[in-house]
Amino acid sequence: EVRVEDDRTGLSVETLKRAFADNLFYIQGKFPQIASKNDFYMALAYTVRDRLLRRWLNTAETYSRNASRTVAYLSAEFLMGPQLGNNLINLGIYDQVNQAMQELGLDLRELLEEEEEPGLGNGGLGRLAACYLDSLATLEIPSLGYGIRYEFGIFDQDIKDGWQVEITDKWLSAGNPWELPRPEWSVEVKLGGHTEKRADEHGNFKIYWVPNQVVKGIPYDTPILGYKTNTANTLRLWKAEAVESFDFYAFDSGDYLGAVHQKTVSENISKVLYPNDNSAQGKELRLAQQIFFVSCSLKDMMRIMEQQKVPLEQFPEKFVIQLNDTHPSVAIPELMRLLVDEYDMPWEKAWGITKQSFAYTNHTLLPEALERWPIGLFGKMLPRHLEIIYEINKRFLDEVRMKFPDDTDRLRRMSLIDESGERYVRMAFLACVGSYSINGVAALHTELLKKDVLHDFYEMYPEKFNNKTNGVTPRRFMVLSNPRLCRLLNSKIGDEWIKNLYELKKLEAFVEDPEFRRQWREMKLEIKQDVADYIKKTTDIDVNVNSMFDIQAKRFHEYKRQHLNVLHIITLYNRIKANPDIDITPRTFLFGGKAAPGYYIAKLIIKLINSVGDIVNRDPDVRDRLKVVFLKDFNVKFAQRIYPSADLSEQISTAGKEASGTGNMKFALNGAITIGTLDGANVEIREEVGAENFFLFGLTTEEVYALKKEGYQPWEYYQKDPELKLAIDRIASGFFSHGDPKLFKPLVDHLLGNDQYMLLADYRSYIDTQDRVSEAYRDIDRWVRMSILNVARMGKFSSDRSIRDYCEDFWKVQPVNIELKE
Ligand code: 26Y
Repeated sequence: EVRVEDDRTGLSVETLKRAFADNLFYIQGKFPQIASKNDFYMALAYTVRDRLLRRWLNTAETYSRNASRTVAYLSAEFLMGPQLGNNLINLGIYDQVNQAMQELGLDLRELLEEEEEPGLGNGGLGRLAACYLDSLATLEIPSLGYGIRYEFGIFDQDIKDGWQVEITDKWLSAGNPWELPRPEWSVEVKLGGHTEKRADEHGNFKIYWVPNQVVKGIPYDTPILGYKTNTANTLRLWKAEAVESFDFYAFDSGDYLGAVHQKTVSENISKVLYPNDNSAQGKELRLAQQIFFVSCSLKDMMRIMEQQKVPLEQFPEKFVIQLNDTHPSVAIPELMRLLVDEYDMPWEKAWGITKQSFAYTNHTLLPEALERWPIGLFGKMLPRHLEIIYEINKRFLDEVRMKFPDDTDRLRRMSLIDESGERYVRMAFLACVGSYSINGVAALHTELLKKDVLHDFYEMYPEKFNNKTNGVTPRRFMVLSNPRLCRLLNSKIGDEWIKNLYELKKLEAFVEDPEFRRQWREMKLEIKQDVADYIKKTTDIDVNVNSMFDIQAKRFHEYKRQHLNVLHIITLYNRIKANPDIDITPRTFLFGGKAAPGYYIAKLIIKLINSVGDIVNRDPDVRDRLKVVFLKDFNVKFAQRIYPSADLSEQISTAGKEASGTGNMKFALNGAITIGTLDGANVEIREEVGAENFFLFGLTTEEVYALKKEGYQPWEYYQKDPELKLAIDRIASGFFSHGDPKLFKPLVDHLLGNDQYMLLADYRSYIDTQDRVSEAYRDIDRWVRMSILNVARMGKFSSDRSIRDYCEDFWKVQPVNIELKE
């Protein structure tokens, strides 16, 4: 019997080539001679998508038949990164496709470069959601990611004259081969207007919400394939469109322009991602985005239940809804509204269901990132939800009164409505009251939540609180991004570690093997050479691959203290200027990251880095021993390229400010050594890799609090430490700004004025620790040992471990095996 592989499912090189040619012809409508690189990319993407579809539909059919318990992960951001490479890895056909392309005279790496990534997130929180989807699928857990299909994701960053310039991200302009629109599952969402109390047909009084706007949500589905499993889950993103009937209504009344305007207003809702990270602004459109995707998602879940014939009372058995921070927390009053107003359920019963359905993850302690909505704005957009929140609050405060009698201050502190000045809805408190689980994202962060930001809620509901330390997916951030490391790992310990990251432990057995260490060192050098070539190509700066690659790549924010890193660079530069023959360890300082467009000081820090680089890189006294490079437009694609090249990972936030961090994990998993504070997950990374393989510096959280309390005086540190003084004076004098002392004055004033993030207090400890880092790097053998041990001991930080913890602790959801039928 001759068996020919199906063109849409076969995985052999021959079949892949045939399928590719077929898609180029029938989907792109091109033959090879006139096809563009994008045509080739698209043809390959469709070839891969066909193979995903089989798994996807088998998965959907199985879940539907079993009415499987499902995790609904609600997030305003999913920072997915490029899809092609990851799907090749997870399908297990990277090598076959590589060969197929080669035989067709194409370069897979070039095609991978073609992909415009969906940057539908700002940073850590959005990328975490993406890693969790990968792990959920890999662990075969039924799950749906729900979010917004922003037409414009996070802006592209350009650097002009050292300043950040924002450029619109047009990720959809060449088409998106990974998504399928599902217009038949569209839903309508109401906004604005007012409520009315009227009798229904039985004479019972009911509340009716009369909106002044209705928008349509159209779901766009992307398959999320697990690593070497048949499970393909779904990321369902909602696009906003105008509801036709509203247009017609306006047409009938002759208001043509009004109708067109209405359409624009509706479509605006999913137009653009808000580019702020860790700072809330209370914008009307942002609230519209939140209710829009949340309402669409809840109605979608109800549709699924109906289709699977699960009674509505069983909502908490069918779904667990994870709230990725408070951004989707209007889901709590929205579910109440649906149950009470639209399904006529009694309040108590609806509240029982709601409380059992939600779980809330907090991602921040920064006060400016805690969402609060002015009552006026909230009531104008969501009049019915505001009434529901008042009712939830009334009943909640009764509960507080019962547990803590005669404690009016506690009632004031815990109220869902902040009445200290202008009145606000406190979204974090709403999330706490409406959820059965509340978690932080690293051990320290969870402790601080309990002690500080959510202390009253911890006293009220101690059983709800738990920690789930973040993790990252080793598929994207090792297998895909660092093939050299993977080859070396596989040659020593096999490839089990890809699914069970604790297997990396086995590497420890080889740390004393000089040949292995030599291979490790050589591998790192090759990776650094690639990045050096890239830097040369994009910035024309020559970097020395034998110098230490010292990297800080993350969003720009004062609490992350990129400017502390700059103070170190200036200090080294000053030492050279004072003594040009000084023996210093050569370093290449690499920075990457975006600043929120309205965050002036963060943008000024970017300008400072570039200005310092301009001087340091050109000064002949430096003799190329220091290089400062700002790599523009840091995104997922770029992150994958850069993490593997790091020798040193900068994780230097003020203790108590970084909830977890996840870049810290990605660097260490690729063999970088961390210099860091006792903040977020750094604490746990240090615990795992060992104190001797981690460069610790700086104040602890307790010391930060204590120093604040006793009256921190940054000026005193400046006066007492001559190196610190000189570094700051050089900035202030205009040395790095063509003699203009005004340029960086706001930054200097922040530091010498109140120095909210205590750079000056941590400066000496940071510099001394950096000196130890430099010394350690000179003993390259010692460095390589540390690097190997870091990788060997990072098993805990797989997102598979995080997701297992969520499943076992409170999601209570089991894996479902998927069998592939033809
Ligand atoms: C309210 C709004 C403007 C807002 C938008 C985005 C607020 C916060 C954010 C994003 C927050 C964020 O990314 N937080 C990060 O979450 C990571 C994943 O848990 C943590 O590792 C990281 O420490 C934290 O800053």
